[in-house]
Amino acid sequence: MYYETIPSLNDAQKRQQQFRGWSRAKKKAIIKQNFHKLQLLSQCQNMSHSKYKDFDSAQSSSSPQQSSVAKSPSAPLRVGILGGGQLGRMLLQAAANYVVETFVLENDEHCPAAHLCHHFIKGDIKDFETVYNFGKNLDAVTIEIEAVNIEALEKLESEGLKVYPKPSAIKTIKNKIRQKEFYASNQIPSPEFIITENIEALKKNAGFLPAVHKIGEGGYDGKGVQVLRDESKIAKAFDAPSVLEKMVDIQKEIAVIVAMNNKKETAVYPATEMVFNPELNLLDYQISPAELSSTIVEEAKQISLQLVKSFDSPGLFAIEMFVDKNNKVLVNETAPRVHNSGHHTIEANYCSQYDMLWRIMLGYPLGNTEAILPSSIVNLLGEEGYSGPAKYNGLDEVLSMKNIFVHLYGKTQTKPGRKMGHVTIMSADRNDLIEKVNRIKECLKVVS
Ligand code: AIR
Repeated sequence: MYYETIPSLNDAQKRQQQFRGWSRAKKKAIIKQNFHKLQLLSQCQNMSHSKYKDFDSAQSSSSPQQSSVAKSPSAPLRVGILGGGQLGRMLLQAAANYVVETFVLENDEHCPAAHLCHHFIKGDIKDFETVYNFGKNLDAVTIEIEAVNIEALEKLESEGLKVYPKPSAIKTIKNKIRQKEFYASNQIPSPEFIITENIEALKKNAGFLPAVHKIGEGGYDGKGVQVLRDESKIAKAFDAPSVLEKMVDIQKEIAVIVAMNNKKETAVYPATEMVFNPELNLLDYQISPAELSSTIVEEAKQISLQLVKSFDSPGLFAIEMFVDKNNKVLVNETAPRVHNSGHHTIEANYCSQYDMLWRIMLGYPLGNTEAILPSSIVNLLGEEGYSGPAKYNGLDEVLSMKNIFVHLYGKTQTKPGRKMGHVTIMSADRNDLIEKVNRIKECLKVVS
């Protein structure tokens, strides 16, 4: 890393001669005698002075072009990510192994991904103009959350931008009603459902309970899902277009990640088994590979492949499924992006889900999805009763355990149930995995 301190304006002017070709942000810092900023820009070297420049100009425009020189034929691909949360952060960690120029669009400049990209652009991923301007000078774009402006992505795609996955797939998945209808029309087994436009419609269908009410648009991480065991719970339901899905007699919940490249070649990760926290309706921990009969594993794999082929889109998809008490496999929902159910692949599989998405976007061969060792993930959720600047209790104890990998997402603020990090545990022994899961859950707490 390069550090420098420039004590006076004279020296700085001499430096200006020496550093012809510097970014505008760096020159501006000299002229304004903003030595602190100059030093910061110098410390960050080439990677981040463009980032600071973007950040400066972000108030007026969200277009990467304004802040970057024209791309030469041999320049790295410019790839944008819509959203800057933990999934974007881990995607960027994998990007560091490739030659690629990365851009993040996100409203919160302190988000987990902000300091890991080459260019951070502050803006609303739901706004048409912002997304369109962000994408129009890039080579490819992907998402790390579904709540993005689809119309802008459709326009960008029609103008030749590569969007992973295709906007048509994101559009279908983003809306739970469309998603369920897609399953039905593509013969993908999924729990029985009806659509409810509002609470009144739901009341009229009370005979369908027990069921799960899922809001059409905007839900994630357990938000937008209500379990309605009987009529007394109807008050918790959504007064908006939603899916009412028949309760399944669940034996296990599993997830399969499928990657498809531009040549329509596919790679499938081993199924993971998920254990949910019923109160928060969030993943509690998971074990991979799932302990299932080879018949069920094969069925889950075939359903997942059929689904991704129906989307007919390159990209990475996570398919969450139920195995019911009769061993029937049913698709619960799909995510058109890297996913919580694949965090363990960073350490526990030869090619992580994040690496895989870069291979797809950069046109490299698909990677090996096999597990190196069985693994578990504990999600670190903000502790009940604490909201504010995050503190991590028990970190020393967890870090002194063998074969564990701690990931803290760098979210400054915690709140109950918020995903603040995760811990991956690797072990050939399943009992050892479960024992460590329980120890970690007992001692590691995110409070404020
Ligand atoms: N995310 C997206 N869909 C589901 C999940 N969990 C991730 C993305 C997103 C982040 O959660 O990485 O940016 C938002 O987390 P939070 O805690 O800020 O709401």
